[in-house]
Amino acid sequence: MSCVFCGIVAGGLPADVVLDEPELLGFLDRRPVFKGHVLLVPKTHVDTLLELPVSLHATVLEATARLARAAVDGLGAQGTFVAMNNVVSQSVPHLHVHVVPRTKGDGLRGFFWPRTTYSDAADSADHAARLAAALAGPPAS
Ligand code: DGP
Repeated sequence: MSCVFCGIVAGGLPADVVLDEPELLGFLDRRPVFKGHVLLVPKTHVDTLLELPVSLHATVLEATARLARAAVDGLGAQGTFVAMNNVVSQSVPHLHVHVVPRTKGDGLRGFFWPRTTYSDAADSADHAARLAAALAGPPAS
């Protein structure tokens, strides 16, 4: 099986499973940012968020919120960092939500969030207009 997360979903590869539901599997990341770092995946393979059926959007977000709650209630985290790489910086091309337990002073500081600035108001307005135009296009299936 070429997709490692499909292998975990199928049970052919080992993982520490924390959530197993009809459409989703949550398991520990083998290289956690912090202990308790969970990856949530749809059992049916899609590469990225752009291919996730709209019918699963709420299901994924709802389970993500429950995992974030579990990090607080079960591990004593103060909060979480929730993230998803799509194509760029995505090392496993099977959609996965990272749910990382966070606590103030844990040492994680803007680890991949270099910030930039808009050159002027026209520059920011141009970016906003291009995004708004794309959003006004035909809806996803
Ligand atoms: P990303 O870089 O956003 O695609 O994150 C992929 C994550 O998947 C990365 O943090 C390491 C984790 N990972 C890769 N292979 C395996 C595996 O076989 N088992 C588990 N549990 N995690 C894996």
